[in-house]
Amino acid sequence: MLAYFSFGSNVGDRGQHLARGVTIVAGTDPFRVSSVFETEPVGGVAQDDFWNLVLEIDTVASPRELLERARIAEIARGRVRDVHWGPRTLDVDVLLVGELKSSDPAILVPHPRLYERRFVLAPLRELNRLLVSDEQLEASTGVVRNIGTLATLR
Ligand code: PH2
Ligand code: MG
Ligand code: MG
Repeated sequence: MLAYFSFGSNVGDRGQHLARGVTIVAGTDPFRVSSVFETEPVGGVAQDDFWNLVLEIDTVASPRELLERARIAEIARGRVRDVHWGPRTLDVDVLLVGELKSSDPAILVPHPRLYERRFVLAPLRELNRLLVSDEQLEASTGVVRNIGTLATLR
């Protein structure tokens, strides 16, 4: 099953947080990673620009197991939860787990705000055109700019 995660960072060494986080979440599963997008903050408080990317893994893990990996990666990168939607070293959100629809309040998939956010849709579409239509990308909000790959940015 293909599962997709959104990664975001806007504190400290953004490339390092993203790269290390990807390694932790993918574990031993085969994976592909999108380009890195520099993105203006959406919602929340005034804060620095984010670097965002999307990770695809080929996995048999459950949504709850994937959420746990995301939390482990955030903690490993020193995430402190203070301001809601505020600055963070690393945020990892589960977007999609195959075709699964989960109404588990701990882990909703598809992610409820998936189609609102260009910082999610632009990298997701780069990995899989079938998941994001032109119209969906157009209708989403936020300024995003492809700045290269994790390998070239480090
Ligand atoms: N994450 C948020 C809120 N706003 N804006 C951008 N550009 N990138 C993010 O990852 C992001 C955000 C909540 O998790
Ligand atoms: Mg988030
Ligand atoms: Mg989150």
